[in-house]
Amino acid sequence: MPGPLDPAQTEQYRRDGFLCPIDVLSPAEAAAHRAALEDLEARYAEGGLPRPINQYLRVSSHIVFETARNAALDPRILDPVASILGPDLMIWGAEYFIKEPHTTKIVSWHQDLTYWGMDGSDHEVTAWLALSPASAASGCMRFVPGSHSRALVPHVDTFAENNLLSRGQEIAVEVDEADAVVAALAPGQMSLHHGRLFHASGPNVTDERRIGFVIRYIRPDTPKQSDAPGFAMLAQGADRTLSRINVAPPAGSFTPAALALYEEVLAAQAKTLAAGAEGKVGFYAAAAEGASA
Ligand SMILES: O=C(O)CCC(=O)C(=O)O
Repeated sequence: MPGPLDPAQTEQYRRDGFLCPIDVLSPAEAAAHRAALEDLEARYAEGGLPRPINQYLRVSSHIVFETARNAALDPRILDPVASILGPDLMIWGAEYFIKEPHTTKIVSWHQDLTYWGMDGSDHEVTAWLALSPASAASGCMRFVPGSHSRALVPHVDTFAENNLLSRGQEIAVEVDEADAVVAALAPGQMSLHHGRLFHASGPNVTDERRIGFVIRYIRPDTPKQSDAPGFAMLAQGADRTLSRINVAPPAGSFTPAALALYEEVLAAQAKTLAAGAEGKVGFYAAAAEGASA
């Protein structure tokens, strides 16, 4: 099981902009996380929360769902991330990227940092933890090695129906598929990728769900470019800059306090992530419309 990355792995990440596979959870632990997620989906399938359950899973799940929060605070994930970002780590976001069996949903080529209001710095790492098999057939991520060494490139918002990204955003310059590598992961393994890395994923043509739990870690001193308040949860070390509102992990799942905090975080993130968009920006449009209860 992992601890910090060794120097060769750290160097590989710096060169390629990603690293995988990294063993994190045992298959049984991955299955237990998946079972907790699917229990939640079943429990709230018909409602019962102020917003649809999918909203809470796709944006800031660590604020409301204890299993997500515990996973985002797991030292087996934090140690490798700290090898890249240093000892002070904050969770900026945590979300489930789920592709149902035989879905045509895809993720277009993009760079994560384009709309996050953080500039294009090296202060962010995404950990993508597989809770089911992530293969080429089930639509795992593809990465273009070394593309993180470029600046942020222009993106266009397509708002395409079959795109899992909130704006259907895609890179407006040519990406050569021949340059891409397939980041296959077994349940319990993770990949790490840089926020400027070109990445995408295809449809799921298998009979099983493809489930990724995705955590966005930042350093506390990550620049903040938006005027909207920023929120982040300290995962380890110290937040000496206090450039964002440092939220404590609420105890329990979907408690009144967690649901109230969720609304605050969503409203603030929506201002940043929906900035400049001409259409409705997926899960962030919900913030403008308000909760139903
Ligand atoms: O889960 C996927 O297919 C894509 C996820 C992604 O783009 C990301 O984690 O940055």
